[in-house]
Amino acid sequence: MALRLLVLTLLVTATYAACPSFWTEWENNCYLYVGTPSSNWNGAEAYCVKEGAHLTSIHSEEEDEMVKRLWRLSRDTTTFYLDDLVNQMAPVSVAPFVYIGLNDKDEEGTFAWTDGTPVDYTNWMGSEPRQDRQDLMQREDGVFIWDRKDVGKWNDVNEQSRILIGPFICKQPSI
Ligand SMILES: [Ca+2]
Ligand SMILES: [Ca+2]
Repeated sequence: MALRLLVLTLLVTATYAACPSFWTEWENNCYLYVGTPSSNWNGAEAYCVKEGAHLTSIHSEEEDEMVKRLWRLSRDTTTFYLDDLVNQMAPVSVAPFVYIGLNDKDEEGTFAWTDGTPVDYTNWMGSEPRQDRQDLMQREDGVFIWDRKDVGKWNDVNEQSRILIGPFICKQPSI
């Protein structure tokens, strides 16, 4: 009897586990915060793809807030250095950004999500993405959520930066 109950419990648990272990379920999707290994945007997307996912897309203010909650609850104390975005090189104990899947790698100036979903919501910082300097536009193709200056807003940065190494969030549909 006890064994039958155990088997039944396992079956039910397996059936209702809509997300892999350690992933957070929200509105039919699963999200994973990755603080280690931290990476630039390119490496972050590659990591998510290896997990069968993509960097997270964001389609509403609610999802934007949920992603930020997950980030703030999960982030560790990775030490890294700010780049010339703020014209200083200072050690910071907590990464002030998190990578998401928005990018304009395929076509300069046309932003798309790596998971192929439509761009129906954005939350750019005031002057982002930069339109005034061609050199910056072409160099900055990957997007993060920034926790300094304009808190919680989005900014495009160099996707292959060797300095902007930080955490990211992967997303995949739940089962
Ligand atoms: Ca660009
Ligand atoms: Ca930018």
